[in-house]
Amino acid sequence: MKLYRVIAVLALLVMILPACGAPKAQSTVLNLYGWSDYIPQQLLDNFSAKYGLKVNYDTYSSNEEMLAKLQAGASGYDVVIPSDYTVTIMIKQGMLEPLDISQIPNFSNLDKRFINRDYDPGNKYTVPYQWGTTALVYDKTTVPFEPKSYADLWDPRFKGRLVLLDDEREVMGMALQVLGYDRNTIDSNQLQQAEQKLIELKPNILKFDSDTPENSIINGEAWAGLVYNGNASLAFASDPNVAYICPTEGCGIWFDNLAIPKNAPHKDAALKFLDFVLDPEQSVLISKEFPYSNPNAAALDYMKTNDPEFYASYIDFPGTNPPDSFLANAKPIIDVGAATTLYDSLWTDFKAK
Ligand code: SPD
Repeated sequence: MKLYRVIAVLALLVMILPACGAPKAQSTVLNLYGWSDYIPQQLLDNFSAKYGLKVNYDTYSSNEEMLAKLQAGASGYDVVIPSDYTVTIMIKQGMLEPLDISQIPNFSNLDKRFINRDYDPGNKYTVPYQWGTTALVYDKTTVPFEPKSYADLWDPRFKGRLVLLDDEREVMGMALQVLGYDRNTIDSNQLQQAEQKLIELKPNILKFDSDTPENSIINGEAWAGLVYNGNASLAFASDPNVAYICPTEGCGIWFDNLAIPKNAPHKDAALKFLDFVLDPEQSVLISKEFPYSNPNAAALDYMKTNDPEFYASYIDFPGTNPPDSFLANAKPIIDVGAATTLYDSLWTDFKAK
């Protein structure tokens, strides 16, 4: 065959093959965008080793930071980890790829209590990652009195001794609850009162930290604070004098999820990752390094059999296994729609004061 004919045939094949459904090349990379201090490096290494994929891991410290970055046009991420109310927002704004759960066989490992939740009925877009509470932590040896409520944090004896999450919905929610309001209110007057209430708390605030607030408790700089359950678990693991309690106003409850952003470049790798994270052995790595609450029933069974000592500590501590005293009065954060911009601006104003 003459050379020009060979070239013509090859060119034709290049045009025809994709239309015939020729297999797409497998991805060699996974671009992950997740909360800081949340995914063990060992899990990522295991994933890379199993699938020959390189994992790039960028981190964020709040739902709002992640959302703002994606809304500003950051593309290229294959997996994100939004919390409940942020899933609602992302679904509404068409920011997530629908999932085919049949391609995630380890989905069946999940405890049924954590699937099919209000923010994603039928798990069309997300699979559960970890869940938890947001509540009060304190060191029994340093606090000048035993706090029982969020309102107690305003006591002047806590001057310069509180660590608070850098999380606008959690902290504004706390102030709203102290004022007797719904933590998801969209009433602008109530929200402005909440900002004023937080401004009154400023003298007591040592720092805002959503990444490793446990360190301030462990090193004694902070005596108490508002933290996620996993932070309290880590503080307790390092110092048994640390207590984690549900305040009288009721604690927060949240559910974090794995999701694939719309137009993710490596969807095949992302699906593999979602399934891999739900493997019981991998999932236990998460609980051991970042002891939040694990929604994976098979992982907890695996932990019980293979690491009974850690399992006992997981079951005993209210940070990992919240008792009824937490759950009976736990309040989730929900999407507040158009009021989100008011939350954002009041929070920014408060932080700048
Ligand atoms: N360091 C990881 C923390 C993840 C906590 N997500 C909870 C969000 C609650 N609004």
